[in-house]
Amino acid sequence: MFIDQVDIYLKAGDGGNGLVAYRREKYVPMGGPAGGDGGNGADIIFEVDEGLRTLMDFRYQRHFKAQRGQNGMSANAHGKNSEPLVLKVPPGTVIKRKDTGETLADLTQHGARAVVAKGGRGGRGNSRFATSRNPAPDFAENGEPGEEFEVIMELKLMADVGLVGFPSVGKSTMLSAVSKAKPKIGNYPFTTIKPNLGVVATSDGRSFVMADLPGLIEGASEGTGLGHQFLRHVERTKVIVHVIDISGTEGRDAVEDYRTIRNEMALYNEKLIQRPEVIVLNKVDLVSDEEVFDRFEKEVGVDSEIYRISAVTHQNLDEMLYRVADLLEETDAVEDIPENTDERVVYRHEKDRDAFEITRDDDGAYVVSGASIERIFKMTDFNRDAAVRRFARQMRTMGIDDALRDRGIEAGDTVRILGGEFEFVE
Ligand SMILES: Nc1nc2c(ncn2[C@@H]2O[C@H](COP(=O)(O)OP(=O)(O)OP(=O)(O)O)[C@@H](O)[C@H]2O)c(=O)[nH]1
Ligand SMILES: [Mg+2]
Repeated sequence: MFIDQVDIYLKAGDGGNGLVAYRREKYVPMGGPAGGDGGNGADIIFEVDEGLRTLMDFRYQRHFKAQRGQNGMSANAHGKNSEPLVLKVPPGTVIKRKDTGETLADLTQHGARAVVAKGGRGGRGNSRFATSRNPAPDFAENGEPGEEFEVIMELKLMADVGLVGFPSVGKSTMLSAVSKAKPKIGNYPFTTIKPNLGVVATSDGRSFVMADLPGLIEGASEGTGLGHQFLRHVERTKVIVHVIDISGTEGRDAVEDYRTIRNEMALYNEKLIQRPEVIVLNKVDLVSDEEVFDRFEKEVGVDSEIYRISAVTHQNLDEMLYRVADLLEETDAVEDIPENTDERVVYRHEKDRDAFEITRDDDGAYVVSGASIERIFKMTDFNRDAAVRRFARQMRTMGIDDALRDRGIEAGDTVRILGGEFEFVE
């Protein structure tokens, strides 16, 4: 239900090209082949970093291109492979291909990694094509293109921070002020009956998930009001923001409110009141007598972290959010939070890689498309006859020639693959 979702574009690195070169030896006009292989292009890897809570970073940068491999060099020197591009994601991130909807990775545990877009392999240099019949081949292979596609990243949100307090103190107003969430706001109690989640981004670039919870009243630990439902949600949050209506407009006493709610939390689960807590005195825009702050601070204790805020005018909101973000960084995972303990799952289906399709263009040309044949096309250096002959052989082995014949192709007809045009010869 509460899902953070971002689409991004990935392009893994192309492989480096293989080289055509020959050995230089004294008195030998042209030695044996000595063109090295290209290096492999960089993979794009996703890695879980438990310090991250949301996919916020991916909203700003949506294009990721990894480095290509280095080209092969003379004296059979291999081009350098490129280092993978590692993208850090929060635990619980699921990555799907946008075009097929296929799940590529489901990352849960800290440190779990998945290669999502594979870099292309380096093209082979001419020395690798030497045979007894052709000891000095004059062609090499281009690097394989890196995988390229769009993915959808999805994260099921778990609240890091819970807003607790009596009904009508301004919890929903607060959430709508600090996130894009649009909870219902009303000046009557129990406006909120189900928790709302929002992704909060602080102006210093941190982000976390905040939950606006149903209001709590005395007796909640025994089930009064929305009691248990509310408290169960609090149990899962790392940091508590306790919202108090300091204006007294609802005719309640701020200090008493604070104590009542702490008491209900303790009765439900002693651990709840040990969680780091920030106290927010809300509705300061309605306060004319500063004395109410002094009284609250004196009674509740100087050790508490107290912020004077207006969710309506946004006064002091940033300072409070910074502190909450600090507390989240300082706090370990809550042991009561049901951890998603699934083993890291990575799916990669390479289904029908060699499949191809033949269609006709308006001018009658036969158009061949398919992942494998297009990959082979890109790896062929069409300036070299021998490479072109090799390409023709590969087409034959894949069964493309036969398929073209079945479609009625005749010698002299045109075949198109990506940008290339060929004449069909028997
Ligand atoms: N003047 C002023 N009014 C506020 C402020 N924050 C909230 N309110 C008003 O207080 C009323 C209750 O706000 P909500 O945000 O719905 O309160 P809530 O804590 O979510 O209440 P429940 O969902 O019932 O638990 C609304 O009429 C808000 O407009 C504030 O900072 N200043
Ligand atoms: Mg509310």
